[in-house]
Amino acid sequence: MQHIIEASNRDRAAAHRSDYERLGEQLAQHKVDIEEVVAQAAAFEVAVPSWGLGTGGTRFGRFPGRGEPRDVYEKVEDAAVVHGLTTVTPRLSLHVPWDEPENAPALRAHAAELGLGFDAVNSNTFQDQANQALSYKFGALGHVDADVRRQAVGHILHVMEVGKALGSDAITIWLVDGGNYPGQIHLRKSFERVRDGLAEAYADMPEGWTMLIEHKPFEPAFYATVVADWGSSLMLAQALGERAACLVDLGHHLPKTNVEQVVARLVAAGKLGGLHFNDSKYGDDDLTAGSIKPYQLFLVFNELVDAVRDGALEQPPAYMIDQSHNLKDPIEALLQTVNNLQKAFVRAVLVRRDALTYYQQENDVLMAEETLKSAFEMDVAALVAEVRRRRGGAIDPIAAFRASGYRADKTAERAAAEYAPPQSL
Ligand code: RM4
Ligand code: MN
Ligand code: MN
Repeated sequence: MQHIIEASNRDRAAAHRSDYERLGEQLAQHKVDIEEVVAQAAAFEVAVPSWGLGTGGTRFGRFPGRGEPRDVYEKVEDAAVVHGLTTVTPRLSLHVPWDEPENAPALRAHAAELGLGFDAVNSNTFQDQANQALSYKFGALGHVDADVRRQAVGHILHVMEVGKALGSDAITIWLVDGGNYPGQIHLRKSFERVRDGLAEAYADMPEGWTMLIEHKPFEPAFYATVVADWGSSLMLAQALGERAACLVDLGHHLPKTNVEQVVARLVAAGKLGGLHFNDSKYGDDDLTAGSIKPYQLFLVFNELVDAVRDGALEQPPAYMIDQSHNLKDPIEALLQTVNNLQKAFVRAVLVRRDALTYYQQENDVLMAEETLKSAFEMDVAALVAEVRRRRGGAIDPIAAFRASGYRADKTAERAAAEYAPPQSL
């Protein structure tokens, strides 16, 4: 891939340089040094989800793409391509058991060879797995039966073991416990059971790890989800202790929710641990981040950049992509996503915070809004491309990926009948 990137960058070098210089001049007029922004932008990294590398689907069907990865080893290979082109996705977030490796140390070594590590691991108590003794049909950690609850805690502990062997240092827990009809679950007691189950898992969490609790208002529970909102998530994180925090998935909010304000509240509570990036029009649509509501994405980053700058956040939360690529080539979708995320982040860095504070103090509503809007409307594509170029990535990752013929090569290779997964390493 490296020589393709170099060739692709050579073709674009002149046009890119003039775009970058023009942007530099524009920023200089506002007394902003483009080099400083490049340095800040280079700090942005985001994890890729193992499930985002294959073609996703809906409950009505799935239309597999060509040359999809057949197992987690091939997912790692594809993730390395995304990282090679973008230079800012050095970690993979693994779903267990969807992508559970038979031999975690071998997978870790395989990933390390390709320059990748592992981000938060994700547990799954929302499906019954083959050979599972008890069913999660009526819940897992919140189930009325203590044996089911014990099995669910056992699964979470197992996922942590896998993560430990992979070198992860966090677990993301999304629970589907809930009910479809009034009366089905005891609203208060089901929450207490979930809290107690999480506390058991938390007590055995490896040293230095963080437990990220992800809320979602509905689906698959259609009447009452136990961890439905950021309030429930915060109560859990506070009950568990210092190493538990909330994870905000941008798709897990009721329509019209002010998501950036949710982010601000969790920062204020000292409990914002992570973000799942995606975009949506109606529900948990898992579309490309920035494709539907780019202004919201920018406003979320605005809160995060602001919180890091004034010390409300000691460090940025864990950034992860959580998308389902049903129609786009998953690698291309990820390249597009990362670029959208970086642009939103850089625009947030460009917000003139002193001016914003001044206009807020003066109750100058219009100018305060304009201060945000003008940063949002900046064309920062060349800056983000320059970050990539300097780190050895592609000025135009999608063009370089298409020029590489990677998908066509993999389509041939992965269609081969005889396949020995490298698990036996
Ligand atoms: C859920 C949630 C989780 C993700 C699964 C696949 O809606 O967003 O984070 O792991 O989907
Ligand atoms: Mn999520
Ligand atoms: Mn989701």
